[in-house]
Amino acid sequence: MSELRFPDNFLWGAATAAYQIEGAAREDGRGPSIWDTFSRTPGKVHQGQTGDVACDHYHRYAEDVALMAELGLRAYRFSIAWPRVQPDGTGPVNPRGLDFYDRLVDALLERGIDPIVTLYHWDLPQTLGDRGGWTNRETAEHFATYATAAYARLGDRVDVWTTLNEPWCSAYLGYGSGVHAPGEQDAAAAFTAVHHLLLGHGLAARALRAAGARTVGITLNPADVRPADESSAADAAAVRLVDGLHNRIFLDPLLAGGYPEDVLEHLSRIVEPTFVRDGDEKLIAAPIDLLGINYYQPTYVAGRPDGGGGGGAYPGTDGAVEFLPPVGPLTDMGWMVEPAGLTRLLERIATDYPGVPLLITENGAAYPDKAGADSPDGPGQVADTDRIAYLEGHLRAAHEAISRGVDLRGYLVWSLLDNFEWAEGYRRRFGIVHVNYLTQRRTPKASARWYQEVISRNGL
Ligand code: IFM
Repeated sequence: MSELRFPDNFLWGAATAAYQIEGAAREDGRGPSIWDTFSRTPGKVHQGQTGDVACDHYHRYAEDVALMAELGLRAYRFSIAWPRVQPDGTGPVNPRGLDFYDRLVDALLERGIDPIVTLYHWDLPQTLGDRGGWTNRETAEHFATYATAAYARLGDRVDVWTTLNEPWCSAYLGYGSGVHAPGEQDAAAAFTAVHHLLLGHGLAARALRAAGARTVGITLNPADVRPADESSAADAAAVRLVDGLHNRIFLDPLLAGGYPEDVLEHLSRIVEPTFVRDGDEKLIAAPIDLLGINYYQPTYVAGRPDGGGGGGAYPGTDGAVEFLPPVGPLTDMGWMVEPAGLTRLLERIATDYPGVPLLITENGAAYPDKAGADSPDGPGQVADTDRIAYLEGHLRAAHEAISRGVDLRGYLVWSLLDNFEWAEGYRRRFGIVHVNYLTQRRTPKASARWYQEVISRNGL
């Protein structure tokens, strides 16, 4: 295949999230989060695993930053645990919690790695969860207060601030299907949470700007929704419905001034949207500087009156939509591999919502890698050629989008380390660096060395 070069200053990096890697769940004043509670609830997470220790990154961050530097990363996206900063979600700031991020940011800057902060990657303080979590409007207000506290401590050294990671998951998986914390199964609650998450983004973005933040954004996991049959009108209608519930319900208020009429009409059949108050949409639509895109696989749908729909994750699609099973070869998550979906998605967003620079804030794949003595590739070796193929395909797809005019600023691989994959626990390995959870030994996989080479050549 031909050689591809990325634009100068293309930001190469990796991403993680607090609950998935930090561990130290009870240290230095951290309060409990809804994921501590959820992971302790029998049957919710594979083998009852929790983030109590995870990758012990809280204590091993210096080693991890050294590894990032060795790989040549220019940027590192991490999330701040709200329960470390405000153990109860409101009230006094816990300086010891912020001390950790202070040390992490300094270590990154010393190595010339740009920190990219995510303020919320799903670990809501339990106290706020007890008061209704994201179904309670007050949570959005508290989120802005927490964002202000984090910025006050780190804003002198962190340029890029993103508010939420994948509010689709927080709302629909947390309150609709219940496979994520807090584990509710209530369509009305899911739609209410969508709005309060967006409101939280708007309030936090406004607060960050007022405090002087230069680059403010949000990360979504928009879906590349495709029809089973390109020529079917029923399938096109199914695409429109699913696209509305997954994509436009977030993208339109953020980037086009307000909720789409068809989506409001759909959700009104489930809940009266009285939670949308005067002024909310204007606040949510305030300009952002960056839109983070997380992409893993496309979504294929067909319009069918007997379709089972997407369950709680797509409220109101039963009896209208069939979600097609993914076509192999699949990753260890059971996800399909279709890099062209990334090109389509980036182009679509750039066309429909022009003017916002895009950053791939997550892309990667889980495969059942083994390291150490039981490695089939030899002691200490992880020859993850399937992951390299996945990453290479998606980088080519990202490059294609750039060549078609998309303003794509960078690529952050998910993930730096194997980590706690939410309801799947530790059995799904997304890292380019293998983690032995017994010894906490880190072993760069072949994909890490391959990525190092890509970064040094600024291409492939
Ligand atoms: O691990 C998650 C991450 O927390 C959010 N985006 C998708 C990843 C893989 O499932």
